[in-house]
Amino acid sequence: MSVLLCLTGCDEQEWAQRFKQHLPNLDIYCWSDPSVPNNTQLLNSLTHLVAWKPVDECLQKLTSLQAVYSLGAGVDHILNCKSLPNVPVYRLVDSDLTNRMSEWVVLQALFHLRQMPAYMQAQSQRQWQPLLQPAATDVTLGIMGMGVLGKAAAKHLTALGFNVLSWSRSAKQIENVKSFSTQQQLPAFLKETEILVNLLPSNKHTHGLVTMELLQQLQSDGPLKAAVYINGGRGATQNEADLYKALTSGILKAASIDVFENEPLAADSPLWQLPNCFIFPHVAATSSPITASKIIASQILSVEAGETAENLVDTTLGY
Ligand code: NDP
Ligand code: OXD
Repeated sequence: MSVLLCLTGCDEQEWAQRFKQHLPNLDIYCWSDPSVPNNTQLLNSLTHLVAWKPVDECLQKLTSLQAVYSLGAGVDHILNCKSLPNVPVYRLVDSDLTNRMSEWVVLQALFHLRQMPAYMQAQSQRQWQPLLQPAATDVTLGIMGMGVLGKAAAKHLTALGFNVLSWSRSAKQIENVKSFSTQQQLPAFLKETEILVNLLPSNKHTHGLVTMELLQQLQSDGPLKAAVYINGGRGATQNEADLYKALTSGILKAASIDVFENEPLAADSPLWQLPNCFIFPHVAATSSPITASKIIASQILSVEAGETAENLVDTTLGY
């Protein structure tokens, strides 16, 4: 019984050290170790794969795989792999990651509420220009995706006074949060929302959901004078060309975007040069090797014990 790490863009050696601490009785291998990809005998014996954007060749070669564990909360990077075998996929739920996402969402919500783009612009022109300041209690913020991350962010945002709405597949009962669900209730959710926070996973139902048609339905005459869009979920859920049109036509006052359909965002993307578009390189909530390795190791031990580990993904729903 042994574990392979295939973690594109991550320091596999650092993660391997962490996993060795929590799984002293299992052998840990790294796909980036040059002796691994061509060692057919070894690859045929590996049973657990910890993955971040795994390379297809790796999935093709693992003939005895029992389960795949995502290094992150999202699993689109695994489910979209052409050679993924029919084995259970587990995702990461980690309070450290959840807190980081709440920090990022609150930071962006306050950045736009407190009109930071306008003050940055004023400072660049040496202008002393006080603006009328709406209170958080006057502003309605709608969160799309009310899972682990959406719920945690909602708690912080309601504590700050925002009126918080949520939209998800199933209806929710959360204190101080008005819940909307299903496609039928999406227009009513959008109509009340002035700051839209996207924390949706990427799946076949959410792909390309955020279009011009959707953004046009947001509240346009609220205290902020035009809608704001914040995306910390997945880039594939938004149409980037429509986002550009919305940001240049006044449909959106501003946006903060951490995720893009193709990452890194191409150097020639027109979004880079928009003064009202604040771009982050997929850093809203990075998994910590310290906390995440412990959680994933315990998932692996559950599977080793013949049990179903926590946070099994529903591969038909795609999250
Ligand atoms: P969860 O699985 O806990 O929550 C997903 C939410 O999305 C649920 O509320 C679910 O509805 C809703 N949802 C899924 N499909 C649909 C749909 N078709 N229509 C409406 N609602 C839908 O995920 P997390 O909260 O843990 O994470 C959310 C996403 O955030 C991840 O999948 C990942 O892509 C992204 N992420 C981004 C990070 C970053 O650094 N930018 C870091 C970590 C995660 P229901 O409640 O009814 O099931
Ligand atoms: C995740 C991410 O899914 O970092 O955890 O995007």
